[in-house]
Amino acid sequence: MLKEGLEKQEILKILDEKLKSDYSYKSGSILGSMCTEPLAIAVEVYMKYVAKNLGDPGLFLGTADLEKELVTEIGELFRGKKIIGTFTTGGSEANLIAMRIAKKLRPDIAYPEVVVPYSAHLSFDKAADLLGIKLRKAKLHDNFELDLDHFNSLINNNTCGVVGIAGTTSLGLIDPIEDIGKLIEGKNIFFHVDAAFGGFILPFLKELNYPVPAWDFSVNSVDSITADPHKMGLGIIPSGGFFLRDPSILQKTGFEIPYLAGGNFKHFHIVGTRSGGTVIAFWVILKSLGFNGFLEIVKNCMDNTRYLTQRINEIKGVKLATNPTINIVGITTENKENICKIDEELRKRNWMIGKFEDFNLIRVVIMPHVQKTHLQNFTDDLEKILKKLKIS
Ligand code: 0PR
Repeated sequence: MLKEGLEKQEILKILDEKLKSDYSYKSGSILGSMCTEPLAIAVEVYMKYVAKNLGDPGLFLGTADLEKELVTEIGELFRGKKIIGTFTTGGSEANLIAMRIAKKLRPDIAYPEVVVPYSAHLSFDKAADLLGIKLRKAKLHDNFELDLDHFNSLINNNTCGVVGIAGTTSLGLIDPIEDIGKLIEGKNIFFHVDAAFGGFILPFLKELNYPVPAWDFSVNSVDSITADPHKMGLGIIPSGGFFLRDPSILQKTGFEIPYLAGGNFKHFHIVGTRSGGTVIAFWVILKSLGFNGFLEIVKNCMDNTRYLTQRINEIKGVKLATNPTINIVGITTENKENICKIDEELRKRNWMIGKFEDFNLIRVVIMPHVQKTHLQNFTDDLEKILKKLKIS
């Protein structure tokens, strides 16, 4: 540590130099991330309220009320009534909260199990590890859709929870949430939907007349939903969201902290101190964009998704892993050539995409920062690479 502090200008100069190797959303090279540049007004407001701590809501009563208001509003967007919930550090924490609830609600099960699709995000493996839950992974069909029969075969007397995904990490697919609901009817099994990515795109896609199967609280058996502001919500990193239908579950399973200013309140959080600024910023995003503002952003992402889809269909040597449902495009090789070589070459040219080796695909996420010109340059480079590797 320095003995004497430096001048601001000098610090900022050093910092600029040190952060030079970071990629930026604006450059277009970040094509595989589910995060994006937050809305400008959210950044401004976040900076103003950066010291708000919702870990001690008794000190920040206004912020705590605002969080409740926001949860109710999002609950309605997800077609629920009087939904409760809370904002988290991201989808991983929200999924961990859901898995913990599933286990807590079934103290009668000595060796609890949760059934998830094979395509479930790694956060479920982490949660299972931390909570001592056995994760049972249901197979996918060749077209990457969930094998519902296999899912059903994994449900047994030890099952305390099941998970469906609305917007899978690899391909953006929506699991058959209604069908999963039917499998657990009358069985006292907690049903969580991971819409970490899909949550802030699916309500708008539906309005734009894209085919969107029921995935939210309109499905009676859905107990909780993860949906993250820091993905398609254009929120500040880190901000995730956990939404829950039955408020009595908070009383039954919440943690208590008896010594804080706000008195004894129950909460689900794994963390203690947590940002109020990110929550305030998301409240501002909803007020600033409104439903129609989101519609416009989503429409633009989907137009660009269509453009990329068309280009991939034209390029020899690669093909779509599946027809995109949302703004995620999976690209695989036509003749089962290993995708890793292509990914490596793309990275050399500064295209930062996602790679899913088990599915032999690369993933492009068409976030709001991705522009058509980026996709033009990307596909031009992809064509050159395929020629060089003699794949086309
Ligand atoms: N559920 C789903 C369906 C997800 O896709 C993710 C994250 C999570 C939960 C966990 O969310 P947090 O990362 O907020 O805890 N999926 C992204 C992914 O694996 C995470 C990510 C985001 C990775 C931005 C890279 C990146 O640049 O792609």
